[in-house]
Amino acid sequence: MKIYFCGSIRGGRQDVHVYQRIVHTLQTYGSVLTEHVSSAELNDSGENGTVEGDRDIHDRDIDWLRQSDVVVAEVTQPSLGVGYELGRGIDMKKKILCLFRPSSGRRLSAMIQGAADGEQFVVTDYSEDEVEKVLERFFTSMKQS
Ligand code: 6K6
Repeated sequence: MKIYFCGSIRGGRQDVHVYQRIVHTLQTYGSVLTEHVSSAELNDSGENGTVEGDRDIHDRDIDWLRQSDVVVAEVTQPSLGVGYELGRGIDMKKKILCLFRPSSGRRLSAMIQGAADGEQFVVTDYSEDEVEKVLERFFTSMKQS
């Protein structure tokens, strides 16, 4: 299974340790096309020493999004790029799971919360220590449908 993981880069890297935990768990379910999003070396300029331009990043990511079987997004840290990927993913009719931590004190955008339909586009509140359980529940229900 090809998994597209979304997490904030230029929106802020405060949650990178959570992204690492999510990606580590996702790798037990399939191949994560966007493992770099969880890289601790990547700063909030989205730079890691490579010379890729923004258009190349965009075009490659959209290509990976198209190839993916499922999209998992950590949406606690607001990110324009993640919101964009989710909108494109909905248009491509991808199965999408958004993970949000209420303990952050933030409120999730109405455009993400309000897009939830419980089937194609699932939004789940969770706490960091529940990541593995929440993902297990999601992938088990995906196999059954
Ligand atoms: C090269 C190697 C690692 O990172 C880079 C350069 N930057 C990006 N590479 C890949 N995907 C990116 C990069 N910048 C943003 N994205 C995509 O947008 C990711 O898939 C994230 O889910 C999302 C983050 O958007 P912003 O607006 O927070 O940057």
